[in-house]
Amino acid sequence: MTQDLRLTIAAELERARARTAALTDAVDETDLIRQHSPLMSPLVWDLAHVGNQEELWLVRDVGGRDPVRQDIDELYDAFKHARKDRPALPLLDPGQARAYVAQVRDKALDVLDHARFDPERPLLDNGFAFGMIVQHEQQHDETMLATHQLRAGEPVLTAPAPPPSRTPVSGEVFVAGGPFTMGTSTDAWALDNERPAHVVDVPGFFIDAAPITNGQYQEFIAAGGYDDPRWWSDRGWAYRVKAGLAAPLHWLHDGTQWHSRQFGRVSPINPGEPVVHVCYFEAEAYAAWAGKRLPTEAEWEKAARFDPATGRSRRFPWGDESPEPRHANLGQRHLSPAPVGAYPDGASPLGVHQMIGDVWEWLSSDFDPYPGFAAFPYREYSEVFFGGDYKMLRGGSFGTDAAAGRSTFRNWDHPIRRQIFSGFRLARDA
Ligand code: AVJ
Ligand code: FE
Repeated sequence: MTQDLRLTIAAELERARARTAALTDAVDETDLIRQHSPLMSPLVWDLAHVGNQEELWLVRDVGGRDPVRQDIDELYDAFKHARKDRPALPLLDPGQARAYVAQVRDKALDVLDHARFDPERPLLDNGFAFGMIVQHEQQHDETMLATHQLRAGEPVLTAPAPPPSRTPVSGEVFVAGGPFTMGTSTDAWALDNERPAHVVDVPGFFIDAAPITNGQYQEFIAAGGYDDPRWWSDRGWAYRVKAGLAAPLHWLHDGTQWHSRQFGRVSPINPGEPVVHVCYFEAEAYAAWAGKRLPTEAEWEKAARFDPATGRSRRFPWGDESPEPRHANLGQRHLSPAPVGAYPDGASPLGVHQMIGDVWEWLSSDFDPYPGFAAFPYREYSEVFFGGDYKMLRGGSFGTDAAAGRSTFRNWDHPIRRQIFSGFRLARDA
């Protein structure tokens, strides 16, 4: 068992690193150190930050080894420097950053070789700290993918188109009122904010069987949705005016039709794909225009994982087995969301489609702890964000790896953010 876990961890670390390498080897040195948007770090910062977190947790904490580069901890501490200020820091250059992460990885693998997954040590139980570091790197890989999407210039990333729609999916699903188990106490690599499992009684509601598509969103634009303050909250309207919002980020109108720019390629929008790159305020306005609302986080999770036949909450909509390509559009296998209906094998027991993968879904809930929450292993992962100006996002996107694509995984961001791979679906009271 221990040897299986060691092999699993080594493979997951390797998989994350191959993705990091692909994202950073795709561009030249100038592009690695450049700031592509004030919202994002230079790619070379993400690269060394991933190595620094691995050094802090695996080499120093778990392994009890001497520091590799204690002198750079401060540079790569996300709380010390805002993203917009990072290009001006005396960062490791691309060659130094690559050498640093490789040196840390050698040591981390040596720590792994000697690790005993002692259940008495929470950091080591089931290899938690290793799983946390895998997820950390994969989360930064998604962030780097968003940086690539903001980057100007010739396309450098390629991937096959997502699968076509295989089944018609439309309308709403009714979810009967009653209790379900939210969060988890048993998923070994679940992060602190997903814990503990607890029962939530959710009143009956309707939820869309699929995310809102580009075609549906285009109707909102055509109906003048961006120009009518009736549909917007006060804060949303103020932001809509200040930022001049008129369409999702990366959309362009050529005088005839809407196009979008995806990783440097411009093409007509696909009306069947979930809309992506909208902020919370846009999702909220669309919902008001459509006479509905965004789901709460509990509603979303119940629709994704509750099995009425057994009363259990599944790990994923399709069951407890890890995602396979037929279940969901995860892991940057494709560079866009897949059309609605592309993943019938990934539907939940209640018949809700594409909850996992494609686009992160904005929810009406704020980021708060579950009852019984305990910060682990550090307050800065979740706790310092509770009660802040954040809205929840669930389900992961085409750029989210399966390591962070489970139905208990919680993501959050400021309601104005839309450089992330964010979309939404709607709900209403029963
Ligand atoms: C959970 C995606 C909001 O990117 O800020 C990365 C993840 N935490 N390094 C983020 C994270 C520390 C986090 N999100
Ligand atoms: Fe980080």
